[in-house]
Amino acid sequence: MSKTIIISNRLPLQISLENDDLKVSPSVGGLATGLKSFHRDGDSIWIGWTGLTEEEIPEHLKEDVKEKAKEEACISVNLNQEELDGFYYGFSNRTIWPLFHYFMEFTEADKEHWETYKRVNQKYADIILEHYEDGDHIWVHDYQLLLVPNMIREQQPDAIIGFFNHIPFPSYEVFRTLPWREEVLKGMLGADLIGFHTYDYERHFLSSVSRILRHQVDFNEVALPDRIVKVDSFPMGIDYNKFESAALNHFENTAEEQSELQRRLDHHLEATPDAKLILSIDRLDYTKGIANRLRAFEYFLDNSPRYIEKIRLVMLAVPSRSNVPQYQRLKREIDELVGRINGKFSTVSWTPIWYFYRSMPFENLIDLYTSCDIALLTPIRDGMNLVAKEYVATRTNHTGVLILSEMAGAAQEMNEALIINPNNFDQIAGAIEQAINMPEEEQMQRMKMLQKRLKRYSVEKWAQDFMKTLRNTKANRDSFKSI
Ligand code: GDG
Repeated sequence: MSKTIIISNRLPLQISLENDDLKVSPSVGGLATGLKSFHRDGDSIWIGWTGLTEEEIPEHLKEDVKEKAKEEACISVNLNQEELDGFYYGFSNRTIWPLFHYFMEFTEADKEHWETYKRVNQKYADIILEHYEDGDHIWVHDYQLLLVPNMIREQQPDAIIGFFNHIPFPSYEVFRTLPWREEVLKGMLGADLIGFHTYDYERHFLSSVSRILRHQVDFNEVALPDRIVKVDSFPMGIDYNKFESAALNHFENTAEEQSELQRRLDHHLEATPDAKLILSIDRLDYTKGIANRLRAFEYFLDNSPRYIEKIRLVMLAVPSRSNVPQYQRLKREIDELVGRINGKFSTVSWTPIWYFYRSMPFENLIDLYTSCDIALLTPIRDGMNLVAKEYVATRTNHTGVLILSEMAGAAQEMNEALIINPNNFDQIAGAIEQAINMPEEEQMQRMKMLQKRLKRYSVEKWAQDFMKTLRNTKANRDSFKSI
């Protein structure tokens, strides 16, 4: 029986070392949270890195790492520190990530990083090929593995290969600045089906293919000499039921079952019943617009001092890529901004920002989603933004307001949110004021529409749609050959 082989840089589980023992925890991040349920419910294996470098794993635990991964139908890819530095911290996160998010000033073009990126992509491809059997479906994920589809195609010309890009694809004018633009496009075109979150990313990709490689593009198909590659948009959903039922269970908790965080949130609500909580959750990343959000919040308080002691920003920033200099600088900037704003506006009984720099367990995430009246998500660029969708899914009483940047892919399907331009502080301040004062009836109307749509297009549906299109693409290829 054929299986699906999922490949991503990281596995959905993370293995760490604690007192000479291995600890397994779930990975944080959009791709892992999104695809986990598809992997759990289907006949698939998942290939990726565990989070521990070869140097970090003691010799006597090497086999155990493999075993731990295997228990979850995962196969671990071994990466050493040098590979990780060049491939992940280097080319992936200092070249592709900033370029694809339009941060050209952060984009490096380091030939050594590129060489390591190629080498590590080949390593992933080789492991896939080891586990590949005729009829399997291969689904490659994200910007760290752009070359893998063609590396597989070279060895297995008949393989059925899908590729999904979780981040934006930039416009041709930006993409063309990459020194290795041809190789990257050729790598991706090894797939039969290439998926993006939005139609815009799809168009940008096709325009780069036609202008850089001069391939013929008909609507959403690229004609290669020997096959057709289909390109389409599949806006990723969330595991809606999981978030909805977690929120419903959360409300059933007895006082003893509540978390310390929830007790603190409740205490805040009891002490100031007419005050509002505004939530922001992201990985600490310059694309997420966290510094801008803080400045816009300060601007709001400066211009609307009547809301002092009436609102609070609860901000969770999850540590991410802290080896990359831009992320270290951003961390300092955010620390300073939070300190400055809290110093400027705090009163004896109130601080405007509660700032958490850590990763929280899922239950605490639900505490935050269900307790906050407003979610303020202002990325400068974001492929999709699953946090926006998760917030909506947990609002089981249908209240709450989502303020969302138009630069997030999610904005294209979430019209009922208050959509803002993350660089326009007047607009953000206006949206905060509108959200604070929005009548409950209007909140519920908007929330119900959003929920209906998200429920219908869950992550399971998204994965099924992608796989179905991939199977059809393959069937078309076979009939194309037999003509
Ligand atoms: C990339 C793209 C695209 C966050 N903090 C904690 C935690 N999370 C979970 C959230 C959510 C996920 O991480 C974040 O997903 P996003 O989509 O918001 O962002 P990225 O990580 O940048 O994801 C993005 C996504 O891929 C999917 O294609 O939407 O545009 O950049 O699921 O719940 N989970 C836990 N603790 C935390 O502290 N447990």
